[in-house]
Amino acid sequence: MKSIDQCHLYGILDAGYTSPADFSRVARLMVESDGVDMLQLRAKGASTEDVARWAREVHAITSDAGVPLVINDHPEVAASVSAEIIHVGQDDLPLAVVRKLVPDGTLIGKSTHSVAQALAAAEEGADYIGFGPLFATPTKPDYVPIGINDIQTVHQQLSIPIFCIGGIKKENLPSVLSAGARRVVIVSGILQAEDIPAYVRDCKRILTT
Ligand code: TZP
Ligand code: MG
Repeated sequence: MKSIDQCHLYGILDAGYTSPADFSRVARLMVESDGVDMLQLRAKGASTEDVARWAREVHAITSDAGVPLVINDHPEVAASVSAEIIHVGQDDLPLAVVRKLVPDGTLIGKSTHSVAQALAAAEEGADYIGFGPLFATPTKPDYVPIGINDIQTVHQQLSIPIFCIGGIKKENLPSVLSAGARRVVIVSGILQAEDIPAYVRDCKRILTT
C-alpha cells in the first residue's frame, strides 16, 4: 500500500460525473498500470448505506492496486470498510471527533480554501490537506477560486502533504507545478477523459518529471 508521501496524483470517483453503477469499472481504469496514487469516493447527498456499498466494491479494487482509498464525508463508512483515509471539509466535524470515529491508523484529510485554513487544519492534526479551488470549477461551483499565488506560501508554512485542487487539467498542470504545487487532485479532467488510463499516465509523467 502506497504511503501518502508517495502520492502525487489524487483522483476522485465523483457521483456528479460517474454513475455509481460505473464506479467499479471507472475505478479500475483509474488505478490500472500505475494509475492514480490515491482514490477518493465522493457522492454528495447519497445515503450512508449506498456509500458503504460502493465503498466496499471500490476498496476491493484499490486494495489490489496498493492505492489508498479515501472516503469523503462518512467516517462511519471509512471505519466499516477499513478505508485507509477519511476526508472532511470545513463544515464537517472537528478532526478530534473524526479521529474517534475511525480506527487507529486511519489518516484524515481536510479541505482548505485559504492559507489560514491550511494552517488551522495542520494545527488540528490533519494528515494532509486539499488546497483550493485554484480555478473556477463546475465540480465545486459555489466556491470562489483562490488562484495560484498562495501555493508557495502554504508549502513554506506546512510540513504535511498539500494537494492542490480545483480546475486542474493535464493542460494547466505544468503551470500549477511551476507555481509551487507538488501534488494535485484532478476530478473532471480524469473522469471526462476519453481514455482515462492514458490521461492519468500523461498527468503522472508531468508530475514526476
Ligand atoms: N474541492 C475544491 S475544488 C474541488 C473540490 C472537491 C473540485 C475539483 O474538481 P475539478 O473537476 O478537478 O475541478
Ligand atoms: Mg464534507
